Amino acid sequence: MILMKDIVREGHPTLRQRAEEVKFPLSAEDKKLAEELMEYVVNSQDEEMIEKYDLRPGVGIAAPQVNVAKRIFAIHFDEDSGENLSIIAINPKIVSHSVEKAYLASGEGCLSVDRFIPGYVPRYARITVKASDLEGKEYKMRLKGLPAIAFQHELDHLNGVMFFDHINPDNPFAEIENAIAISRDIEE
Ligand code: 4LI
Ligand code: NI
Repeated sequence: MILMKDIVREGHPTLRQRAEEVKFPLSAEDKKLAEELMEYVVNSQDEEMIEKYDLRPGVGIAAPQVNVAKRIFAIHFDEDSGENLSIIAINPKIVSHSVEKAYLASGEGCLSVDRFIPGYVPRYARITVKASDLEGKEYKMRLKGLPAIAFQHELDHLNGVMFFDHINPDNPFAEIENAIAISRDIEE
């Protein structure tokens, strides 16, 4: 089971590497890792598990965050967060995207970042993605809203990119051209 002590923090070199493609069939080790990433995000949204294991809530986590430089991440939105998405993405890619951008009005947080970093993080508003599941079966889906933001945030981790790299250093809250603000809270 993944705990906060297993999550590497900003400054760790693995967070700045390009993660390696994963080969199929998955090794037992890779399969366990993918399942544990999903388990973490599910548990991290469960009040009892948060308290018991001192978890920090998240909707996504990527393998490099547990110091494994492989192209795997998990995203989970609970049904009552208004979204309904639970995916393990292996070797994910964005195959097309909107011209329109989007950003979280409250900024982004990351399990590997222990400080509050204010600012808008410009993302694509809508993306079409491809990835493989645990069985190596490729799937394709369209995402918008928070799931699209989370997918781009996690894909960045596989490329050594942190969310704050995208924040305008001169004015973190500078208006982003052709962008929609996403202000709906995740849970609560
Ligand atoms: C409790 C139970 C306010 C501040 C609002 C909490 C269940 C920030 C938002 C959650 C912010 C759940 C989140 C992300 C932000 C802020 C991630 C709470 C978990 C909100 C997820 C990957 C960026 C994703 C919306 C600096 C760990 N998550 N909030 N950003 N939630 N959560 N990101 N932004 N401002 N990060 O952090 O999982 S994309 Cl679901
Ligand atoms: Ni992150």
